[in-house]
Amino acid sequence: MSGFKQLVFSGVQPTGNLHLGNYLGAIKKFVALQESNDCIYCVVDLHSLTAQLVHDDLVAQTRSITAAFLASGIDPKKHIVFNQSRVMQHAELAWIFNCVARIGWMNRMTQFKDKAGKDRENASLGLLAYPSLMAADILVYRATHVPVGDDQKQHLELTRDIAQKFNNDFSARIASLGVGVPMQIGDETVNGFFPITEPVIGGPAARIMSLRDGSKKMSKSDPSDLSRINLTDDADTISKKIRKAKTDPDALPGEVAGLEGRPEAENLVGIYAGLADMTKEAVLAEFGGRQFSDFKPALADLAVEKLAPVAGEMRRISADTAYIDAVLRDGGERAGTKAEATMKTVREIIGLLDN
Ligand code: AQP
Repeated sequence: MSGFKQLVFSGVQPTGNLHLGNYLGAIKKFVALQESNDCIYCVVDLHSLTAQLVHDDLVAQTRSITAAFLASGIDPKKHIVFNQSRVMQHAELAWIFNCVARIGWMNRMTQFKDKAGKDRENASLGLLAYPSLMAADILVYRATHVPVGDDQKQHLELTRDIAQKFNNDFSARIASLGVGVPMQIGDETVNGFFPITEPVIGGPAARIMSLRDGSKKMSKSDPSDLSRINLTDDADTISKKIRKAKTDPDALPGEVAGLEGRPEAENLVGIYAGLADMTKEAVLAEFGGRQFSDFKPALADLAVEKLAPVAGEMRRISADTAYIDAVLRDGGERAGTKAEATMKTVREIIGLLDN
């Protein structure tokens, strides 16, 4: 039971070309969820500074992610599409969450460990605090559901921990101001100001792996372009990348259990399932016993069929930067009004004078 109004929030960093992992793991879910929810989708430009402060093309990439949202079918009139830096309340709440969260929580984040590498002392403080800003992005709207890929699961758990600690630390103030909302925590019904957000993760494409190495996730920052399918790739490039994708010499198994220990095969089956809205079981029922020389062309045809319209629409929308900027401006204004309403109460709960 939760007294919070259902609201979906998610974000994508403008750190490079969007790939099939971003599309199947996140954006396709954004589109599906907008049918029956209020949704806020954000290009998280402040997050992109954590790994690289100076970007020559941050503006272009912010517009390009926005174009991908719109080309995929997100409706910016019914829902909200904007870039994070326009709504300064995200950064304000992130600061408060920096004081709620513990350094030990941040140090345990696997994405921080991966991205900081061996030279942790030299990573930006922003990279360490990244999950705190992500919690603020979500909770400044008191969003209840967050569609993401599997790699963001740990950050969402931290968002829940931050919300819970804030609700506990300020429980007396929340009660005396009468701003708590009832929600179920275990067997108890408690009043909290921030919801305990539900991740929306799952399906066959929650973690798409590199086409060159089935143990690494498909990523914008992989130096090999052959490792990923970009949303902007043309049909020939998509087919070539799938043809060259690493596989093993065996035929596809008839059942999912047979994919055990075959990460590259499992990945290609997952991609097919994600693109076709099928389960992996159904894909194997169709292709079990067939060689990759049969399966790869079928996968390439499907990928081209599904991605070409998005790429075409992205090109069309990208040419109209005035339209993209107007969408972001309008979305930023609407998001800002909602975020400020939350922050007014947060300041009151904490005791920050803003009259
Ligand atoms: N390989 C993936 N499979 C499924 N989902 C994925 N996502 C990312 N990679 C995969 C999901 O896409 C959304 C946007 O991700 P992001 O750009 O905000 O950050 P990221 O997770 O760090 O993505 P990348 O592509 O790997 O970027 P770089 O290389 O810059 O780190 C998120 O919901 C994410 O889960």
